[in-house]
Amino acid sequence: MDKPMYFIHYFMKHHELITKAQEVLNNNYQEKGFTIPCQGLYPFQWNWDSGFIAIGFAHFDMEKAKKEIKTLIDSQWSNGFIPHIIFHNESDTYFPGPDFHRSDLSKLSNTSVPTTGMTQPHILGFALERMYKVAENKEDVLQFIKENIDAIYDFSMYFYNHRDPLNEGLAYIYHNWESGTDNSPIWDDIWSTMDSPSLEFQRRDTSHVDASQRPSKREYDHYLHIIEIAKKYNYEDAKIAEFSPFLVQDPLFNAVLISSNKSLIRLYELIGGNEEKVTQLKHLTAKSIHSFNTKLFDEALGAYCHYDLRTGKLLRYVSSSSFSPLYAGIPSKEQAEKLVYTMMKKFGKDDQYLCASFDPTHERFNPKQYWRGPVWINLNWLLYHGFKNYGYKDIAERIKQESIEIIEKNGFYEYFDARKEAHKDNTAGYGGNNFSWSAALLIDLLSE
Ligand code: 2M8
Repeated sequence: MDKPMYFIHYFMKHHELITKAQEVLNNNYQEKGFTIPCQGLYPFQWNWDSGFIAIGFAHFDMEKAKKEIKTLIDSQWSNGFIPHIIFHNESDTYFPGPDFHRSDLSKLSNTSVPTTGMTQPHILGFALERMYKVAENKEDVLQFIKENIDAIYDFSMYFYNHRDPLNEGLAYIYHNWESGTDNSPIWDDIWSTMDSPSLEFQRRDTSHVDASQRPSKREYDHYLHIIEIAKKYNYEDAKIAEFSPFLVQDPLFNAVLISSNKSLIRLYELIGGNEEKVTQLKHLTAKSIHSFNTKLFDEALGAYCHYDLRTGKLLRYVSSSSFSPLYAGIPSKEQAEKLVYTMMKKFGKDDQYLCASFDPTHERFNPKQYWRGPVWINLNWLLYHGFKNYGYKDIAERIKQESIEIIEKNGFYEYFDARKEAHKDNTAGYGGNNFSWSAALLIDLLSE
């Protein structure tokens, strides 16, 4: 094909893909002004999904993008906490639902809508900034930002005030569902220290997707047991920090918090005023970055790791989360070089798509099972920007092109096999189909 023909073909192909992605988002959008991650499997509003979804909508329907953010922050608790799932509606296709989570046990919870008592990675700061960046009507979005930025600032402050017992500028998570990387092999070490009771419950996820790709019954025992402990203390942070068997400083979770803080600083500076908040954000962000680099970087592995506050040790595994600090501008140049080396050596072979969610050279890697190996588009999006911002243009471009390719081949799945050979028949997309953040972030990637 000659060059002009090639570009026309490329444009047409992507035009179709964008139209399909928009359809996915519109079909998952709900009357109450939020978007479900996908039909059946995830019938409510999820915290970090909403941030990514708003970025996608911002390209073609800013009103929906704004509503997405607004319905999420309207669920905020009185201490600034924004929960992980917002149960705007009833549904019997998901377990555990509002009756299990019982947010009403906390005196700080939002009385207008039931939620969970845990949170998820704080991506709202940079989602808001991205919305502004892609907006055609900047004034309109700036007005929205002015009205809502303080709620997002309070969410950042929640972590420093209530999730940082050692006063290091690093927030802990008390549940694997807070990490977003639910059944990562990293947590296996923690499960082996726990003696959770074997509970009786009716899972719903395994009736929507292949059970072998989802967490096991034993893993769910642990997940539910930690929630029971938190409920026993009415979701009081100080008690959770004392008694939860799961207490981890997660590099992805802290990287996006730092990145959201940086976005808030830039947005406040754009709005003007708010000097105290800007000073506070700058101070805390600098402190976070310092602790992050001294505590979470493992020189021998050449990667950032999770820190287990219960044992006082690093959980020495490499996952896609290990590279996410690039997105937040955390690593020094030397650390970034080491990350590139580790990533290309373990994750970047020619027969693999970037970026597997867990170390493909490790015995715990599983290419089909949820967060134990498959490629996820939201992590790829963070890594694409991270590598690009550090000047690693080729790696960034590879991540972007491979993200587009696996969606083109398989559809808008929740996660994808990292092994290229598994994509021969275009059946290497797993989990939920017509998955919102895969669609939303594809739209954003193609706009670059
Ligand atoms: C997955 O997590 C939920 C629990 O939060 C589940 O498996 O039931 C994760 O991939 C999480 O990161 C994501 O936000 C959620 C909805 O897409 O699904």
